[in-house]
Amino acid sequence: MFKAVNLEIINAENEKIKNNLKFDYEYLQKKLEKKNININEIKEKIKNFQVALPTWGVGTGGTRFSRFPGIGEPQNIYEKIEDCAVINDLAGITQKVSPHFPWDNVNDFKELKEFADNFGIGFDVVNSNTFQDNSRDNLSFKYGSLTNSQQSIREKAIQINIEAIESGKKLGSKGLTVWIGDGGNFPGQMSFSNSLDRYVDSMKKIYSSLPKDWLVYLEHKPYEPAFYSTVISDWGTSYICAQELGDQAMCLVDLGHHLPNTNIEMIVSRLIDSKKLGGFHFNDSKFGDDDLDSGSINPYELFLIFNELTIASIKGKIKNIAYMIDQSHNVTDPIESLILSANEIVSNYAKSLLVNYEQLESYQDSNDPIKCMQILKDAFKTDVSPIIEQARLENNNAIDPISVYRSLNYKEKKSKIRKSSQGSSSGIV
Ligand code: PSV
Ligand code: MN
Repeated sequence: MFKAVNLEIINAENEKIKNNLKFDYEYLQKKLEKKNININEIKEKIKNFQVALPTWGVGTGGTRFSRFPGIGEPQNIYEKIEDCAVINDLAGITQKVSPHFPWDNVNDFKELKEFADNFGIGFDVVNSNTFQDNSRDNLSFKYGSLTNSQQSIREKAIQINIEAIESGKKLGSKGLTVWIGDGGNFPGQMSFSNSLDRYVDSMKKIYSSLPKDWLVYLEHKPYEPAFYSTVISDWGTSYICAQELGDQAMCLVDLGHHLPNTNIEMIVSRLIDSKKLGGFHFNDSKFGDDDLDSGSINPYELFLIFNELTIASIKGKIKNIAYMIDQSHNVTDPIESLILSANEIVSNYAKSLLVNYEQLESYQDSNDPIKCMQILKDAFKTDVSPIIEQARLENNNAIDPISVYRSLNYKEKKSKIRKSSQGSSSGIV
């Protein structure tokens, strides 16, 4: 196995700041001890945390107006994996990638798997794409895919999903995420009822192709590309469909797929209690499905989501939730955005581990909203970076991944080898 980033470089940089970290870690250890919190136990959980990287996220994204590619961009799945390996070597906790078919065009799966294995990179949940078919065979997805009124088009969309499962099997994946853009732009354009029936019908066919140890994740979204009605628009619809399909069907929560001010953490709790929470697409947003970097706009919301997850896992209600990032990096180097996003996600997980849930519940039961809020705010305000950095140090990753990354001039070097791209379809949805 080889490293995308030379371990000696990481070690040399860590050496320079190791003592400062030791000081900060011991200081935090003492502070947490006063609250009966064992910092080392938290650190061990952080060392084992994982969030998958989206292959489409390492290319520069764009909007419907333009795309401004950066230098040295990855041009194919191999180069995308190389970039993901850089992130994983520096930041850790991102050992798997989530591919998107057919955006990720693969000729030889065996070769690809070996290539990824060599970098210590595995394959997480695979994603099917039935939202931008531009073929000229009269089977386009312009008016929908799995819910299209034409059976032949539905069959084509089903087949794409089955092929995604087959591809995932060759790569060692254990799940499929299905997001469809199907919906209508005008009142009356489609029957709400018939289109949902057709969705369930199509999904049943996909479901029957799932290996027994796989899960299918249904991803909802309120609007875009359809601007009047979307077939799988919310968690309720997603839940109904997952229920109808069976135990291997779960709901996936993409943080950007909710209308403004929606209480996402409460949706998370509801899905947990109905045993249908399967996974996440992490990102952040201000207005709509902005796909901004995780925790860049509303880190407290991210913390409150982990708060629900941590309490549910303490109570034994969940295990093996699939964590994935789904972002579009339009103005930053995607590698830097993904490093910081993974850091933000794991930090908010760490903060949720500081909450004393027994105390919180007793204040809830005695109707003391101020104390309840204080407990959560205290955890959220704690600077957990020494824990995250110490975990990285012990995992052979960089204490300060961004500064090591910048010292590598990675993209500049890659720009001499990789073909420059003017346009790419990835990352615009
Ligand atoms: C749709 O907006 C979505 O969130 C789905 O997960 C897609 O697979 C992804 O974005 C593509 O960028
Ligand atoms: Mn998503």
